[in-house]
Amino acid sequence: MEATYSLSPEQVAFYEENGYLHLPGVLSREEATAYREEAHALIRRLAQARGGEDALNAAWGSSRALTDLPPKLLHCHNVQYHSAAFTRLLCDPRLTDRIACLIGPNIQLHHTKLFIKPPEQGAPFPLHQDYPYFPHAKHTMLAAIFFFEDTPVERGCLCVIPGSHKLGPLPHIPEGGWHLPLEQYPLEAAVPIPVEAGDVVVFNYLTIHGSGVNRTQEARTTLLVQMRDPTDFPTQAVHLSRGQGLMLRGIDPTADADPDTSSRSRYLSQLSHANRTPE
Ligand SMILES: O=C(O)CCC(=O)C(=O)O
Repeated sequence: MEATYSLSPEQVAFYEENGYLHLPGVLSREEATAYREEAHALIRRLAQARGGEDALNAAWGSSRALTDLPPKLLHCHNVQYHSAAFTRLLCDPRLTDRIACLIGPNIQLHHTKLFIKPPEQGAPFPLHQDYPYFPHAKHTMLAAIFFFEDTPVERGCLCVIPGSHKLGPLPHIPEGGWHLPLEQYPLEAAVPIPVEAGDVVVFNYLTIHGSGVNRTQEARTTLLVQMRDPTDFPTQAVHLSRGQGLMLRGIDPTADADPDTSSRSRYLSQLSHANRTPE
């Protein structure tokens, strides 16, 4: 498959060594502003349909330990079912060609998450790996976060512990959102990644990450796209959601798309392969 965009060998080596990569200017500033408006309009529609913004608050219980104000995090899963603009963004080769340099030519969607951290009380994320939420066999799973505004430290930028993906899966505390022990893993231990509108930050699901409170007067608006190599199967039937298994680039060589590409069917299919006795 022809690629229009790519990563340099240095960028690929950086990702492999550090477990994350900052990609400046994937979208233009104008595009980022348009996606920001699309995101806020979606959240307004959802709030109206569900009786107010409180119904959309996805702040983790554990985030209360990191802020004095009641934490607020407006959220929508799988935005591609709400707006075609987001569907187009998921398959945009400016994203997918670059991700292909990290996990191979075939890229499959796991889920998407829109977050708005509102001004002043936008909730932090305590440090965690994403692995406990949706463990997979080959650890190709990675997230790409699109940032739709300039996001310096004080707007709650993403923070990571470089190289932590090499530690493998770590024990997490499930209560209040799966997170690492707060005393052992304070947010200050992580490196902040300040970004500009239109930038993307990519990180492996084993990379320890989190983010701070939005203390500014402007919202912080992001779209997180979680992706995997389609030959990387889930090891538990968890975090199932509509839309899982959609191909964003290339093909699914396992031809597992019928009748159901959800993680549950992929999990069951992996078990049946593992239990099959050799002929
Ligand atoms: O948006 C952020 O700051 C981090 C999101 C995150 O860590 C997550 O959804 O697992």
